[in-house]
Amino acid sequence: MLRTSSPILQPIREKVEAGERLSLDDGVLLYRNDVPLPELGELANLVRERKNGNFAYYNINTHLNPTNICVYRCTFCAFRADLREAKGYAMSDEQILARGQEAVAAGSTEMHIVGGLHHQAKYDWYRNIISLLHEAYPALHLKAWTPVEIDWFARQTNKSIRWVLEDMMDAGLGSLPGGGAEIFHPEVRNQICEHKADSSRWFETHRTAHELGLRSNCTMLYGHIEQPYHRIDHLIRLRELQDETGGLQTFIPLAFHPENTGLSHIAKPTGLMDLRTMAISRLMLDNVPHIKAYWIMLGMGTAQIALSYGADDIDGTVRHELIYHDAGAETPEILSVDAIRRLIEETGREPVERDTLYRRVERDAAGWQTGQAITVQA
Ligand code: V47
Repeated sequence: MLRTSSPILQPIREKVEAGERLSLDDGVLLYRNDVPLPELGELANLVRERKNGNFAYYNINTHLNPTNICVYRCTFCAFRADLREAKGYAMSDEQILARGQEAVAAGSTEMHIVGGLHHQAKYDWYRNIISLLHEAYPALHLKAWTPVEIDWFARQTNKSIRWVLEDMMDAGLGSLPGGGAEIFHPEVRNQICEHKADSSRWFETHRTAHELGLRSNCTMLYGHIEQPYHRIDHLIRLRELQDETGGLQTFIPLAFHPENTGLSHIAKPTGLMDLRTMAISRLMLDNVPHIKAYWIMLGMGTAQIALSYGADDIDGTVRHELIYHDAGAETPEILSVDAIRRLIEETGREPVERDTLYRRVERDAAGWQTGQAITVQA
């Protein structure tokens, strides 16, 4: 039982305490400014601790964005480049292998791979990135490609999403990251990324991945032109997929960074909006085990507070992040393991190093091994 009580929250508090599911109307109400944020946080924290106790997870990971050249022009993206633009790049095999070597030397268990849809690169160029890295560094988990890329590969090869996923799994794909989700509702999606894979392709990709035994993450890009209704609709669509497949591991709310984008006139969401969205996500997504406070995007202070507003994961040490830094993120480009553990310990939580699939990572002088799955409530 919680100590505080505000009349506007009372019916929702009763549902959360009884473990009942929140409705679309409940979710929209939680975005009202007169719903006190500390109380909302307290409710989200109740669910967070039911599911994950006092643990706060992190991993040691490295990013690889093989190219920023992209056929699409999403209005929120500062990372993309045109084919002949000076800032455009596409990495060579040697550069990709060097990134793998750097990742392994730094103790990374995961490489997060996403990038642009290069006008001239064929499907085999993308497949080769996975097979090169997997053959050279088989212990490195390759979390790669959003449904936007998978959809592009399917169209390039004239094959199905299932075929592309199976072929990528043969090459060494380990799981799917959560990107490309933005806002599913067409009223918003058609304005910010009209041409790329729509919500039905996004869901078909994740559903098929789960059927094939892959796990995946999911995200929501908030703080641009969308309204609370669109956010809650987005969360409910994800919750319905999870009811069907159970394959989603982590939800990551992504705060819009406007600098150098086509929406640069929009102000970045405030810290209070970040915390409210974190808490509401935890409450609406009652069937997703983890909520991630991506420190690169939130800043370290907000990420720390978010660990008491529903989040149980802080992402990783992260090397070579470009998407947020191109859009004005002022966070460092990397955190040491000591720094990330300190950030967590300061909040009173227990830091747990996990691999991509939420198994404990055990380290000794010889290297690292995957330990037991971390038990969480379903
Ligand atoms: O899909 C792009 C977003 C996503 C901007 O799976 C922007 O563990 C804010 O999905 N401002 C890619 N957001 C990042 C992503 C992610 C990040 C961390 C962990 C995981 C995971 C996945 O970044 C894109 C888009 O929604 N994005 N530009 C911007 N200017």
